[in-house]
Amino acid sequence: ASDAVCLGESMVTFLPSQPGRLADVPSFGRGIGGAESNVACALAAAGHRAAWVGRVGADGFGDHLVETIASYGVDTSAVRRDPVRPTGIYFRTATDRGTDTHEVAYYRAGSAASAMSPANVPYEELFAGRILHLSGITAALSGDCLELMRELTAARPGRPLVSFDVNHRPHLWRGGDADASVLLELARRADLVFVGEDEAEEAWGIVGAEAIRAAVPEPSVLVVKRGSAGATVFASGLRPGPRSSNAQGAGVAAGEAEKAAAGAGSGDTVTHVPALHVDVVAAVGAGDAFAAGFLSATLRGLPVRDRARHGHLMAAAVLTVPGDLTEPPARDHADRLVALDDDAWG
Ligand code: KDG
Repeated sequence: ASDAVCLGESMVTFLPSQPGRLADVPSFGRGIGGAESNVACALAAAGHRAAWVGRVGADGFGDHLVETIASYGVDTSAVRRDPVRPTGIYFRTATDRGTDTHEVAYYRAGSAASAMSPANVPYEELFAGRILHLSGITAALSGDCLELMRELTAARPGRPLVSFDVNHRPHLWRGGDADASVLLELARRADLVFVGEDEAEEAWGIVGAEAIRAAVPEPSVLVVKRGSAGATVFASGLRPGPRSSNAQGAGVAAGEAEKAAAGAGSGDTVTHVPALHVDVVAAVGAGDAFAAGFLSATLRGLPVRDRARHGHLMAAAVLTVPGDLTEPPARDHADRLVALDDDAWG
């Protein structure tokens, strides 16, 4: 069984050979992208058993994705191949300052992943881990994908801890039937939520960490990412409510399980955790790396502050490379950095 199962669309990414407008870039280098598979790869690199579940075309790009993600040590055995629809791809441009992304062109409408639905995903594998990690990108891919997200975040006995990264991608919501307000609905059904302060404002018009918590009170852990200012983590005991199934998820972290057992459900602890300051090469993938670090520390039952510090460390590693992924620091090294005193983290 896996520690964490991540579901979502992964794509072949084309990175520009030189800065400039998409119209002017003469050639592109191939990479891979996909928020949830990024999380799976980073978790595997950090020593966890991680699985990625997705749907790719029966084409060479699908082979490339599955082979590359598997090469990180991620279990890809539950990935489905669509006989007709292609693997999604996207192109990025870079600004003159280097490889900082400023334009993204998706070619993913009608992709294999957009055909994921409650009728064609492997439920047994999806619910087999201690954590099921999802993101708001999937909800934007198609009506079927949105239904799937509702299904996977529904209360059910024995469901794993459901982790949800809001991942608002404004391009993907244009022209669809739904809008980004469904991300609020999905966040409220999860157990652990990651959201950027900026994306909450952009997607929902909600300003500030406290107001976000007021709008998303249900998850036992809400992480509001505030860019270089760090993260604010709201953590509560398990709240009474329709979700009958938190017990297993709570077992992921000893602290949460204790609170649940004590029935100490009321009130949040609020922890502000400053980020590391690094020279950013490219921001893409940093949110996924943060989620992976936080989830890794959650799986290890570490305290809230250290979960966020592990998130910041993994994000710093990705912020300083052009692509979505990089080798994270080894676990004992990461633990030593996380244990440095507040001055070092100030
Ligand atoms: O989080 C990084 C992702 O944005 C990137 O890998 C592509 O999944 C992607 C998306 O849909 O934007």
